[in-house]
Amino acid sequence: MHNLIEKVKIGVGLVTSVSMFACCADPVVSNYDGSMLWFQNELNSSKGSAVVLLEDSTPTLGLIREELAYLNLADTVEFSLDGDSILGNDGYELSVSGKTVSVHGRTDVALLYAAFDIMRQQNVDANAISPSRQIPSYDLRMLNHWDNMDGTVERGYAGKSLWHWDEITDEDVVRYKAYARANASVGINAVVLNNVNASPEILSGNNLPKVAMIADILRPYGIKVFLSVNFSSPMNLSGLLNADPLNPHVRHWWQDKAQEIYAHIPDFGGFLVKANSEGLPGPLDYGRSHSEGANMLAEALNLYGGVVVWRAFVYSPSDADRAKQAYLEFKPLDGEFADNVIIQIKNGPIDFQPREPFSPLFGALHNTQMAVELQITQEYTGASNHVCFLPSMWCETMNADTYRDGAGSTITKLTSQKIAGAKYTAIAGVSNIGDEPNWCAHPLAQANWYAFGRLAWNADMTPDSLATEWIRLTLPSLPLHAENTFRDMLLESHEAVVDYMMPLGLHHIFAWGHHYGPEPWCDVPGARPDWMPKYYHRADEKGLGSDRSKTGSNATGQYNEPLCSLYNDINQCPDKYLLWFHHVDWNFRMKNGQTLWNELCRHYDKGLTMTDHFLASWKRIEPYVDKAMWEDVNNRLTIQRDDARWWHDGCLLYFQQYSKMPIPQKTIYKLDDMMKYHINITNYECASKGYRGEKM
Ligand code: GCV
Repeated sequence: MHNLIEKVKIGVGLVTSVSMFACCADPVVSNYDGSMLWFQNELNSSKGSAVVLLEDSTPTLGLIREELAYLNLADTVEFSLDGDSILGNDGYELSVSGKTVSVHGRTDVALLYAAFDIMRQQNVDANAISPSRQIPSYDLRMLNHWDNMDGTVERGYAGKSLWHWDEITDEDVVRYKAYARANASVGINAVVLNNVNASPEILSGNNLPKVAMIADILRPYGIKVFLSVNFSSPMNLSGLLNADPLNPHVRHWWQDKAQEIYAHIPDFGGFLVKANSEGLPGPLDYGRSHSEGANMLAEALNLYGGVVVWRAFVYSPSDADRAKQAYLEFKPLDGEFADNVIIQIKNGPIDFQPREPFSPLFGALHNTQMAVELQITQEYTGASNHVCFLPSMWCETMNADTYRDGAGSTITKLTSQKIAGAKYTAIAGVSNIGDEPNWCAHPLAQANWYAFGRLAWNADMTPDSLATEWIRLTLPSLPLHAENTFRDMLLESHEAVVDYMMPLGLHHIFAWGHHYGPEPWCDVPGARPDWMPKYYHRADEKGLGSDRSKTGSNATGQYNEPLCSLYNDINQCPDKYLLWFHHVDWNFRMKNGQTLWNELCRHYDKGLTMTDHFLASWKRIEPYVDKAMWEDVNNRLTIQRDDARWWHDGCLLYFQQYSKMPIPQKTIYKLDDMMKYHINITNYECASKGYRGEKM
């Protein structure tokens, strides 16, 4: 990074700089194909005339000129590589005086973030550029790709992987730059290229030069590359007899591998590790702990400034309630991890369900650097067929109070503060990006990618402000009333999904394998009980829900007071978590006076009704939206409505066998028929194209 504070006038009007998206688009034709993401303005804008003053000596600074090519609201933008130390590497300060905007930041990447901010402000709030001082909430704002080396994407619904390990073509390079630019524009600065179910092959001598090529492309955009690693790599790649973290040969192997990686990629970010989870190898295979495993890798990377992001997504097949297991394994290790280890914890204790209470592990670790892992890809929220604006769910988690250090110990606060000695704070999102032209398949799923980055930059943003920004950037010509309709639809979408899939704390009643449709009846002989819906819903003649109170698994005991008592008391427990924590009598009186059964029916009905409402809202904004986009979304909303009906009827008819009470509203399917079908959705052919697949 540069220390220059000299300012050099480099050009007027910037007419020679053309953004990578704009160069391919005819500025007069709308031509929507979704590939422009939230840079839609550039299709129809002419170049601005701002004078940009900056030191043009790094590739990153060169990008700033391209970004500001369309700026109309300032006569002069003056960039200086300076600023106070509190700004850190990525923070910046914008001030406005008359028609001059001054930008201060200590690195070229910080100035690039400022340039994106200026462009965003111009397009979101067409009237002015406001002064601001921005310091990101997290140091590492990470995308986790679950991309396999054969080009498939685990839980990916937007085509195949962006990364081509056989050969990286010129076309790929253009795409990777566009990807990097999109990430940088929302502040994402770290990407894990491959699946946490990692192939050891990623670390082979053949692949590292390709990783380095990708890192070279992403670097000017301020993005560091990380890799997911398989704990048994020393055995698979070099024939070592074991991968025991206390074996000196194993330790040397990782140290040599680190040296090799950094020879290719001097700013390599580090490793992401899924160990002893879902059949993957790990230190527990050798009687060692997670901390012994993580610290061995941390030692190998430390010399080069790399970090180990170690996942807490573990649930060994034991008698303990699955919801308790991450806490049981990791709490005893608090304080034992090296300074360059971050423990990455999924937002909820089970697995990215449409709604979960937060993972109690956040409130239990005091001396361990924690990161929250969110899922952007819609594994459990309708794949690429359902609109589900996820910030509503993410903010619920981030704002949740763990009471770890008394009231106000929100997850945002605990994860965005550095514990003593720690190198970085971090937040991660599992990517929803694939090789579909529009990146995310569902045009509205782009909003989740956008919002993840913005939230990682500023954890105080709200779903409302995130939605507003994204809409204005993506559909710049919407009149205010249409914008309001659209924003309402996004903001209501997550609750609707919860209502028609799993209201009142129900969870994991998905079909086996693909996690798309409902199968509360699913029973696969020989499968792990905790992969079966019945393990979670526990429907019987008496009632519904998992007893995790003191009389059951006592998962409530993992929460700090007052939450422990609140969740434990069936009469106090918030409705949205009731069936998560309690097995509830069908006739139990809910807080609104309804019986559980009637309230359950009401929620399913409400969710289903909302999907009709979304179709009506989308119809209202048809005149203002590009035809191709409108039709694509309309098609997917129609599938969503039909799926919501499938969820509504399947779940209520199934539970009715136990409640033996009437369903107040109409159902159209018959349970016996539904139980004969298994919705056949495959990641690539169906979900990407907005197709639900055949019922078999
Ligand atoms: C990458 C869930 C998903 C798996 C995923 C796993 C994880 O179990 O269904 O596909 O594997 O979470 O987060 O590791």
